[in-house]
Amino acid sequence: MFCYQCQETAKNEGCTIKGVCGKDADVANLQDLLVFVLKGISVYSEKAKEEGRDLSDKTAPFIMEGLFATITNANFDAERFEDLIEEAFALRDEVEAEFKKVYKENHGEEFSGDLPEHATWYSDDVSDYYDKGTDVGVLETEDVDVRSLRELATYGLKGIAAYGDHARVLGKHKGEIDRFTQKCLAATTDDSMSVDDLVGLVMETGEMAVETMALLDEANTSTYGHPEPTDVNIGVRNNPGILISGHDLKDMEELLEQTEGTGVDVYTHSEMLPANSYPAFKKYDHFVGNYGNSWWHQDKEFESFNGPILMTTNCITPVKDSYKDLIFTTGMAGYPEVTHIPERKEGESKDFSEIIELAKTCDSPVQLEEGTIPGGYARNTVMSVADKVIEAVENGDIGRFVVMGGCDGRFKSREYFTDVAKELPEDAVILTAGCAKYRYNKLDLGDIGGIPRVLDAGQCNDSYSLAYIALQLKEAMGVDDINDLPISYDIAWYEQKAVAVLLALLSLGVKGIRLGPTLPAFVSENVLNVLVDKFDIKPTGDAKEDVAAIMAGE
Ligand code: FS2
Ligand code: SF4
Repeated sequence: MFCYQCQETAKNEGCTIKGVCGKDADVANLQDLLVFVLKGISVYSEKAKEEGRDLSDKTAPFIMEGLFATITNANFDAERFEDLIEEAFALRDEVEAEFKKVYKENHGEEFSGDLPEHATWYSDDVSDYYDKGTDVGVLETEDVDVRSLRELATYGLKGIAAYGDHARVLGKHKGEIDRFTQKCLAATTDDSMSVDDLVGLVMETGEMAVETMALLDEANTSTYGHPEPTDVNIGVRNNPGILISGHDLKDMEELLEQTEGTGVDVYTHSEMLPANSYPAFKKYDHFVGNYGNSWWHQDKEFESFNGPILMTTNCITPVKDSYKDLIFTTGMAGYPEVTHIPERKEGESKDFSEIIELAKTCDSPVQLEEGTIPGGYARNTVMSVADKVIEAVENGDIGRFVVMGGCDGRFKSREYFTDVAKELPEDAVILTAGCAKYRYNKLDLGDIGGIPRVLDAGQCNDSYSLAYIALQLKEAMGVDDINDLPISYDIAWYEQKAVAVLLALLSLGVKGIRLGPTLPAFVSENVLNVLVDKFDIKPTGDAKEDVAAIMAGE
């Protein structure tokens, strides 16, 4: 195995024996083979497009699900990847047949051109998948800069796939995004692409990330309403409860519906916290609040919760025996020997009855904290007080906004983000989204004229709000360049959705982003030089020095 897709990769070089995340070599190799076959599907689908047949509605839903399953901490289940690879072969066969048919119609002869191995390798023996997976990973691209750019585009695309899949679950998709998905994957198999072509592909990935984030924002807000300012309870009640984590709001909706009136309470964990601010969910009395902190605290917090836990997406950490019988996965999440709640059938809800019955037999959660934390400061809330915000900037009450969105992680070096939050002067407002917020959302940093100093727009999936707010402020304040706004970016990254968000910000022309706690291992020296030259990207450093520079607009 070789995997370097996340921030915690071994020695900031690559995981080679077992993932720091807990992913074993077999699963890593199967994930590589799945991505390889998804590329093969994309090759045929692109060729069909060249012949005038757009098959992206057929290919994109499966490609997005497949890529989503390979995101860090989403799915650790080898059997699930075996099944996904079999499905990928079946889809590849269909797309190949359609391409060859249209080719013959157009040219009057059979297609006889060259194809990459992604489009041709096949075995009906599942045991071959494991061997083949060792040959088709990222190291197969020998040139380090080409490899770096291919992986940068692929990881950005994994983020797009996760966001796109969430939108599709809520009935929204866009042909432009679907077509880009296959175009981007096919391009990573094309040895004729120059480094400049690949830089262009990476930039286009950023543009498409903006489109996808906007689509997901529309899907979420049109289905569940705009998040409202909410004081989210972090204490517990005496009833048994179910803890729901991950990012899938449709699962949240159906779990709340099915638990109503059962005597079982519902709590969010980690990235599901923002569900507490949606009007469609707040109305339920048995939706109590948020329990615990970001994803990597789950080994302790899932134990003390006492009741069942539903993981709707990433981030799962290695499951401990103490709660193995209480944890469930659904959607693209998975873990060996953990019960998986199957997909909803057409026109029906998922069936969470097994989890609810189990909850009824459990003790209530052990209280970890008490009080509330503020949430619900997504784009609609912030823009509804835009006049107040602009006035506060103009009269100097707000000196600077600092976008500190992204991910949390285990590394001690992430204390940097807590230190920055504490070190920022009282006229600085933090704009956040994603689980990075847990490094400072309980610090009680106060407010500026009623505007909280930590404005939490929601999940990493809601990062569109942060870009939207910046673009709206640019209009309202009459500045020509997004970089002339009093906004700095101090981004915490961990997995591939953060790569999509980073590329999205770059495509919007944002310069001077600080990125930490380390720069990605998959960015080669030359690619980093391009990012520094074009966008002035810099690593996070000493918190005090960075705060001084941020406040000076550097
Ligand atoms: Fe946090 Fe983990 Fe949201 Fe990332 S719960 S780091 O994969 O998706 O953010
Ligand atoms: Fe290592 Fe991260 Fe890959 Fe897991 S996802 S194997 S920690 S690089």
